[in-house]
Amino acid sequence: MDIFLRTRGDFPILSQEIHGKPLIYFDNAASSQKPRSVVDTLVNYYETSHANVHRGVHELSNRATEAYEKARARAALFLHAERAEEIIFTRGTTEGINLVASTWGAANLKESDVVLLTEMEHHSNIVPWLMLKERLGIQLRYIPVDPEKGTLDLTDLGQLLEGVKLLSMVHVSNTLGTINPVKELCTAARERNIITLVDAAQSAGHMLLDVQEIGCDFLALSGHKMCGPTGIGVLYGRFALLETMPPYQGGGEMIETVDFDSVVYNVAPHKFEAGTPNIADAVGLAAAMDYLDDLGRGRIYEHDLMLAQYARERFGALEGVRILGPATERAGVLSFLFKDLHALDLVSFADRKGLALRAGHHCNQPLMKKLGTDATARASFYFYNTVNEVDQAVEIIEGVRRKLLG
Ligand code: 7TS
Repeated sequence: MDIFLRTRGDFPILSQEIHGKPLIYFDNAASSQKPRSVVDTLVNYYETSHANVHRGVHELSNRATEAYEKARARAALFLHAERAEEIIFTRGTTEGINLVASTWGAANLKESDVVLLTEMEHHSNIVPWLMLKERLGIQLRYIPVDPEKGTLDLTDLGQLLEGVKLLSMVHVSNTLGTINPVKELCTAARERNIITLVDAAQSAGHMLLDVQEIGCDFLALSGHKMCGPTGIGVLYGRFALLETMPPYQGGGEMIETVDFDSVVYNVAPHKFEAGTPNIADAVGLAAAMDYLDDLGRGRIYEHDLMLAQYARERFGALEGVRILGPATERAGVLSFLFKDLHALDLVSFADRKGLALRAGHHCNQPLMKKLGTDATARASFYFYNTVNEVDQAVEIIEGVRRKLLG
């Protein structure tokens, strides 16, 4: 039996019926499901080891601190960071990017400085920079997307990089499934002393990531998209850079000493983690990383790719369909559209048949404009999805199309 089919037993949520039909869960780009080992880890943590971290001198506090700091070391290993101190726990990718904007950005950017993004960014990698634009008068520049190919147009990269202070870019597009050449882009940026941030929300749980090989200064990910709990994520930051940055929020944990009119901040990463952290979910995220590495991230990627290519072929054969994104070198995210059939209608009717797709702008409104639409239907796969599910999804989609368009 296919190893990935075997993993289904680890996800009880997948074996239920929705509206009386077997669930086909193709909404993994929004959030993945959680294996039992992650849920068990959370329960076990709360039942045996919970107390507040650091400062404690009693046994439970020591256990919680050890589990939390072990999770940090696990995340460093997962990303091949040089040291655990380069790992900051956040709420997710959104908070990671906001942290960089409001600490590094606010300290290092001034009026007219240029931040370079791409046209395929999620809103979470546009809005924090627009907010800095409002506050500081910085300029935003975008690497264009070729709307036909669904890839970045790098023809004028040299010119685009001119005078740029920060390049912040998505690794895998959550609408197009495009895998961007982040290593090459970071190399080009580094040659010009440009700081780099990689949004790894869609790649972290789906392929091997090595921050040292990519050569980025920052990388942000969300636990809930990679089998981990909601409300936890990681911001990787190169340690030398973290040391130079002002803190994020003020409060407990992030200080060394406080007086009535002065404060000495803690060292990184603690200076970026004010208040009681999300201990349990950090521990749960470490369990998710173990689970993914037991499966093998290289194999997960191969499986995603196989399903995406198969789905691209099968969906592509349907009448009046437009498939977005590249044909090859892609991830397991597939956006599609039908002439005269709105994505929201298609996805609502598909839901009645147990098929969970997503419809909308996927927090990519500027990209949608570029693609000439306001919404797409999107299927996004993970290792527990099967070819058989893709076949069933094609039947469901074709049924809805016939019903609504005749
Ligand atoms: N960046 C990318 C590329 C994303 O796909 C998402 C979430 C985020 C950032 C934000 O992640 P968060 O965990 O902080 O919310 N993407 C989606 C999606 O495609 N559908 O729902 C959420």
